[in-house]
Amino acid sequence: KFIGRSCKEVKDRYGQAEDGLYYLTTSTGVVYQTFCDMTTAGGGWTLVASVHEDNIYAKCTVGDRWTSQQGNWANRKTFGTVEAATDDDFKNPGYYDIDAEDMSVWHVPNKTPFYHWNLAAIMRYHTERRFLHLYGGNLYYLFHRYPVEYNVGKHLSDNGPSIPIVYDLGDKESTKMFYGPYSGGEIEGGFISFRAINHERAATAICSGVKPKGGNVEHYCIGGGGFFPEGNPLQCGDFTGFAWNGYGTHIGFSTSKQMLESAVLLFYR
Ligand code: KO2
Ligand code: CA
Ligand code: CA
Repeated sequence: KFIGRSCKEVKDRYGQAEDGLYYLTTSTGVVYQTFCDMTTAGGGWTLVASVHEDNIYAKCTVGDRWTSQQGNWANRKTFGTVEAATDDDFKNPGYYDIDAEDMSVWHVPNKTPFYHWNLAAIMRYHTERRFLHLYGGNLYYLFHRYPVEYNVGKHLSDNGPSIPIVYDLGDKESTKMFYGPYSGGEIEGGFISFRAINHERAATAICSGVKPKGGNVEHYCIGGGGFFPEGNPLQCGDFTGFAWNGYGTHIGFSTSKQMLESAVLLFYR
């Protein structure tokens, strides 16, 4: 009925102002259903992916779709469904098809139904600098320029971009509190960062809410290249080394339980 190439197009063309599920189509006519955030900061945000940790103790197993040597960050493989985006990983054709400018990210507790995502979220933010233009218009192209693979460079000097964010829920300080106290010593809140490399030359995909200032990025960045030399395979998984010092303990490099048990929802506009 209100079909478009992105939630922004559906909003602009049909004046749809309600958050919820919509049908979208790609340039080649593939139709899919996803969630549109039509309200945050002007609305028109398309959910294109979710990164979900099904079991932090299972290291680079089938549930770790965002951490593999095949590199799902830079291909057109899709998986999951919008209704299960907080139950398992999700990636739809919008991820590679939409020509976007900005990103929005929601951390939503696992198993939350989509109609409660907004209210249940523990952190929400978006970019406003139209940075995706500089990297090809979406993450598919960005990660072609910055491959998420082992041994592509050195920590800090070969990381991808860090983009300033505007918070819709939370702030720089609350962001740091979700990550472990040791991580706090090497991150700055208020950014989203891409392709961060660790001390052992392993690559992670996204550091949500932060900019790395050190090389233990496996404790605050998600997704990866499928090979993490330190303690192999202990850091290999969608939420990498988030439970390095225990499950949700918020001790050492361990994140809070809230962070560990929330899916990371990625939107474009
Ligand atoms: C630790 O005790 C340890 O972890 C370090 C990791 C963290 O990513 O690189 C080193 O392996 C270190 O040798 C030691 O095992 O240090 C701030 C200290 C944490 O977990
Ligand atoms: Ca997963
Ligand atoms: Ca380390």
